[in-house]
Amino acid sequence: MGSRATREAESKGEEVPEGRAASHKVLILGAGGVGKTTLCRQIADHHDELLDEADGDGGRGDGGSGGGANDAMAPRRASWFFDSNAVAALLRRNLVECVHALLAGADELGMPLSSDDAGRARVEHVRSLPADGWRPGNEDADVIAALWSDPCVQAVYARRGALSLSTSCGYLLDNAQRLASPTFEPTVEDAAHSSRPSTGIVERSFAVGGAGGAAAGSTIRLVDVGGRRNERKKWTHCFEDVGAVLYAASLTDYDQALEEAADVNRLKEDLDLFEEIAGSRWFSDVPVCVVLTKRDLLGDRLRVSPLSPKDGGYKGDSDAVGVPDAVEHFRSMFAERWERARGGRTGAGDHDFESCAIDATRLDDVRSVFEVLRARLGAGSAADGAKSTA
Ligand SMILES: Nc1nc2c(ncn2[C@@H]2O[C@H](COP(=O)(O)OP(=O)(O)O)[C@@H](O)[C@H]2O)c(=O)[nH]1
Ligand SMILES: [Mg+2]
Repeated sequence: MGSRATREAESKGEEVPEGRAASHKVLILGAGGVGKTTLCRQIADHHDELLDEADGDGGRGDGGSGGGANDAMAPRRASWFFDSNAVAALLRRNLVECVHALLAGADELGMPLSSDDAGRARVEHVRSLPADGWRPGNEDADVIAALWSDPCVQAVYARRGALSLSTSCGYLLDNAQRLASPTFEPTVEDAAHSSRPSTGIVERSFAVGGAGGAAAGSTIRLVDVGGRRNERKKWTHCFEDVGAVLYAASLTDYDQALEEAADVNRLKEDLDLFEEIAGSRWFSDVPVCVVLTKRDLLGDRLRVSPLSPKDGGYKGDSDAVGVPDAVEHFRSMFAERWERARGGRTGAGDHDFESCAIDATRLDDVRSVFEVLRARLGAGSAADGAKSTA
């Protein structure tokens, strides 16, 4: 991968001093389950592709996720990027966990899961499947698929707004037969739908050559943290020398309760935490970009749980809130908090409010975040280089 910045500098007859190579630390912060690890994995595992495409098309620079022919993401084997067997095992575990969560959800809502003996037998069958170390046989896959298409189960799933089901529940169940096949090879998209609650701090480093003007040899160190309340105590350990913060929040959080505190609304938690981060002295001179995730699920969620004036002062026509209006509504809520935390300040350290709404499971959408990152890190590359190589 060539360094565009190096080539540009060389073509202008400039020398590229070795000392300018910078290590940019990027923190991905946000509450639990919003998509931080997914975003981190997507950027770190695919930075070569993201970089090549950004450089290859003359630098799109529009930050948009686009919709052109190049954006279509064909299913690809994930085995080039990580251990396929481990991802397959994790996805199967997630699948069984989702099925069990659906059964528990039906109990919680007092809804039936079957209307006949065959249905009852299916429920008993899946109840006995172990999440840990499940080795699916063909029968298991057929039973899960039949259970999933049962109208009783679909009725429970339709009430998912009232349950805490995994975000990827629908995807995993739609793909149950493929996941359970003995020859299953996870695709990149599959891998993005796997999940494991994060604990501790995980750092991934990769070279970004000519990131928006930074010198060759620059690296990005992506730092992913656990987002649950008890995990946040560890966050301050990684607050030093930060080049940029990506703050992730989910567009589907508005009607959900926090897992660790059932009386707290997730969106409120996302907003309060964001205001805290935006106003923190650690980040007073650091660009912060809000990444609104799960855009792909928002339309479906709005049908299940329409946005109403009670949702944080929504003032639009509550009968007809589409995805773009809803995204704009949530975006403005974060912008308001940004203003509250940073408003009124002037000086070189100030940054405008910046946000993007994405489906973090799709590389095409992740590209827009990557480009914002490159632009932001590149904007102060000379100074950053001097600072972070010290
Ligand atoms: N459909 C969809 N699922 C997502 C998106 N972002 C994350 N997820 C899923 O949400 C779940 C939690 O994501 P994860 O990255 O583990 O959240 P974290 O706790 O913030 O690290 C996983 O099942 C992901 O596959 C998204 O933009 N769209
Ligand atoms: Mg995580």
